[in-house]
Amino acid sequence: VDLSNIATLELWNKIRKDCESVDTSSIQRSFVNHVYSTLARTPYNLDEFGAYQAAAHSVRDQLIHKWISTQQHFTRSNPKRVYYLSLEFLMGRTMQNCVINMDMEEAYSKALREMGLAFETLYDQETDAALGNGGLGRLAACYMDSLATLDYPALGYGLRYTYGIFEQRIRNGEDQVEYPDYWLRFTNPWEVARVDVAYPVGFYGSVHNDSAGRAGQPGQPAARWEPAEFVQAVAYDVPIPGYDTDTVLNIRLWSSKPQRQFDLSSFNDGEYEKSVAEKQRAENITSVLYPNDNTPAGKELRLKQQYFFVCATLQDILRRFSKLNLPWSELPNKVGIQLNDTHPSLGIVELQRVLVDEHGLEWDIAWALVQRVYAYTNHTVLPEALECWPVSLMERLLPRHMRIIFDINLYFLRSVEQRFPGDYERLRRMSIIEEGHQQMVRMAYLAVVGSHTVNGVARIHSDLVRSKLFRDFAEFYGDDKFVNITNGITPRRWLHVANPQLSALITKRLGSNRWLKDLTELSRLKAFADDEDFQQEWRQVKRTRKESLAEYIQKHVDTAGEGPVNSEALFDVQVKRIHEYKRQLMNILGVVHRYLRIKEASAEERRDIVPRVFIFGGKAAPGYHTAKLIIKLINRVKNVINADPDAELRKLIRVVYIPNYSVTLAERIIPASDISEHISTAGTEASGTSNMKFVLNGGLLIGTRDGANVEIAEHIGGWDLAFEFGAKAEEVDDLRNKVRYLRPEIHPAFRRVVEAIKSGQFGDSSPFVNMLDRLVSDGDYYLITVDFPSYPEAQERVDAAYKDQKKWTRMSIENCAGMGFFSADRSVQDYAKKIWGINPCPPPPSK
Ligand code: NBG
Repeated sequence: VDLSNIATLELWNKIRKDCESVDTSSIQRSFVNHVYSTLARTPYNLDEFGAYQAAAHSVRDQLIHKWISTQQHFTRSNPKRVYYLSLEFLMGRTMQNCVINMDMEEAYSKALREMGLAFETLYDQETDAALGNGGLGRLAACYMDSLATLDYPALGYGLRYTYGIFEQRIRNGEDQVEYPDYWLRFTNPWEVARVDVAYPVGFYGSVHNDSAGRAGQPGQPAARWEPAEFVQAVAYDVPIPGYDTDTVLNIRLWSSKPQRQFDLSSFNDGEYEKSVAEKQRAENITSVLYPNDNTPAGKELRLKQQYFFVCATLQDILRRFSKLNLPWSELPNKVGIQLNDTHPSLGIVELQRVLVDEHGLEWDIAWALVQRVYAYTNHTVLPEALECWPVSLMERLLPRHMRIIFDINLYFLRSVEQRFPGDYERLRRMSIIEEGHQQMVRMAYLAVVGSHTVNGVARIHSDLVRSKLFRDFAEFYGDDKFVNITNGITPRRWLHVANPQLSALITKRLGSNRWLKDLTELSRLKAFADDEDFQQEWRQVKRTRKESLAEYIQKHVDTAGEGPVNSEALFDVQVKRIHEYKRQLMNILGVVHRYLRIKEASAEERRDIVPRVFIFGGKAAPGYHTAKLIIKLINRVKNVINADPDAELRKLIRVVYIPNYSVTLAERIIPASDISEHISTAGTEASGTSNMKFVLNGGLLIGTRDGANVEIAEHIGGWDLAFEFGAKAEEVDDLRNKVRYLRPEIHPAFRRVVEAIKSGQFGDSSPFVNMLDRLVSDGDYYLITVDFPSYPEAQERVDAAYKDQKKWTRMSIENCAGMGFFSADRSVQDYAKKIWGINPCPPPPSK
């Protein structure tokens, strides 16, 4: 564009200003324009989905203007930036969050109302962007919201999977079946394809010593890697608006495409089909999200995804750095990279490779830079969840990287040996390469060695990371390398958007909505915990939300004619990925226990029982047999209890399995919960984040002293305000040994439950026999038999508390009031200060 003429430039600026206007008539013009020219439709054939699409495009236009301004501002101010690398971003829906963050909800609502449309009803037309499995992916999404809200110069990087987390359906009323989630079917208005931003990524091939012998350590010359296969990484940008700020950040998602267009020679050689197949192989790399939570997939394609991701991302980051024309020594002053778990930890090796092989830096100099750039977040201490890759696979797919890993390991072990001469046992324990019948690369150790800081995600978890998981490393590097950053959640989505009724009530009572940007403001609610009027309004909100969930269940969940759930009953919720360590099994055994007790109770005794609805939801990894079995058992128990011939009993206990748990369903379920279950074996749940969401919405917790439960209890004012039970983390090792070798007496209540299932009371028990027998022999690794007696007892305390509604409401208000600490805003500020060394870069005040 020829902008040399000042008048031309002014014209551009004036028109752009017009485009950014959000008055009623501008919104209407933009909406109509999208109806006609983007969708080629008219008001005569516009259905709700079409209206959503047009509205989404109109909102997107606004978003993109602010986003461009933010990116220009960052480029001009040139601060140190942080790059958040995550193989998962569990975003959920965008439109409502977007208009709320940009304060345009009312404007859109009014503009569309005049045109005969209810804007708020269009939200339901949007499909979730579900590029994640569970807490880890949702955490990344919450952090992006907070980083934008606080104006941090940050950028998220991820993969644009064609298929997100599978859709779960329940077959025959009991079994999970998986359906592909083709979320891009009708195009995605919330992304911008950047065909101009594309990088080559190589795989396989061979390594040649660099004949010039330049760079590298003596004896460790740089090398040339000649990949045998190339694909292209193309960028898709997803703008992330902050709340109450003009800052709009970016998540850059890579999509894999074939490298070149068809070459005609293979066509002429009659190898057309082969050539098409090859192109398809390229697109395969980002076609599907691996549906594993807390379990590595171990597939070659997964390793390809990981390398594809870091290779493209680093090219992009280094291109931005190189535009600054600074020496390499400045890299850590401009670039911080956060590894969300070990999934992107090949980035460490890739950066070392690029610096040494492509830019000729000496090994030690390059390595010092690498270590100052990277930081690593650990999200689990479960041994089976730690990623390891076979050396043989790594060698084939990434021959040069494998050599670099060996070298990193060699220098690392030499330095360990210097500190602990002759301690070969220690070297074996700390080696990045695990020796065994098959050599493996321990990705977590690679991440620790290549990072300046390692953090856990809740205090108890970080203590275990330092004192057990990476004990040798803490001894070697010093404790300071290992820090805690307790997870957080964004109060915008998880209270304001998900629960507008409670949000309005809180704002009314506090006299302002400042709490949305400073969640510690909630502590002022404590003063009203006993206020009669406030209590009533508080209960009314919960009732409304329970009724709305009951309605959803009636409409969308197959209840086999069981009739509506009683929204007066206590709603008891456990929604999360199905995993043995999360102990949904213990929950359902507790439900059976309660059922058996109610069955034998007299009419008199029954009058005293608090009616409960047990709500379950969550996906099992398709290959995780035991988790699928647990889903089956939950549904079996549900089907029998809900069909019990005793109508009086059915009023007291009801079980619901809500299929296809998702971010959007969470927004419905969480505000409706009275009590939620966070009952993992102590020391196994790194943090948990839904626990924070439930409490923020005035639900109480029943839980173990695990993960963030511990800190939540502290912040709300102690375990008197939640329901605690079970073994403590310090006791777990000992208890495991006892269970395994000494087989302590099994509690009769537990025996009775197991016998009831085995007797066929819930249908053919043969699928469950093994799983149940293991619990009472030597296979109770997650200590269900040990914690079981205290679990129903804790549930009795829940019932007792619920009977006193005044007391319950006071607890509920006090719980919410204590949640200030768990804002993701606090978490990202902690990261910024303790790990990244970055500052906010707020946009200049708009004229
Ligand atoms: C999960 C933990 C959760 C934690 C989230 C986010 C993995 C590997 N870990 O407890 O199980 O809340 O990470 O930190 O998915």
